[in-house]
Amino acid sequence: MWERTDEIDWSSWVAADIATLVFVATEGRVLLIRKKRGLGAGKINGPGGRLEPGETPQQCAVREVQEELLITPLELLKVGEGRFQFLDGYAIHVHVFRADAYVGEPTETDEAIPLWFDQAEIPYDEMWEDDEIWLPLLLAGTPFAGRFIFDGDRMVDHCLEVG
Ligand code: 8OG
Repeated sequence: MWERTDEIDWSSWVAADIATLVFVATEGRVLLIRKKRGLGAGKINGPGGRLEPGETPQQCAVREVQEELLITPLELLKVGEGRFQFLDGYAIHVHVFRADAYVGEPTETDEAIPLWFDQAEIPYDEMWEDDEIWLPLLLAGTPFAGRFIFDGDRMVDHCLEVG
């Protein structure tokens, strides 16, 4: 089994799912969720989810935020992406967006509880282990591409291209 990202041939790597994450960031704060179900249930994350057939990542990003928080994100900018290989064989490719505005009132749904945080007080200890590596880049608008190996919840190895 893989222990290092350079043991994987990323040029032929194929993800079972393509997904999105959206971080709404305004006035020094960021809108996160307590995720109620799906991959990473119980963790704090950005809203997002898997692409439906025929959807672009941008369309998926908007739909997922609408479904999970009943708001519409505006001024979406794709800043980065992550390729995640799990040791059980599952693989997911995640496109990460920042939204600088939104319309509506963030509202709890079956999938998520909305939570605002000061950008200096992001609760990384309740988030996926890799987020601390790239979320500051996302918030700064610095492009990034990460490759990660996970054993369940535990990050085994990663590499990150920045800029
Ligand atoms: O459909 P579902 O909500 O289960 O889709 C999985 C979501 O989890 C999707 O929005 C992408 C996101 N996700 C991962 N891995 C990681 C990760 O390491 N960090 C963060 N922040 N989100 C992740 O699949």
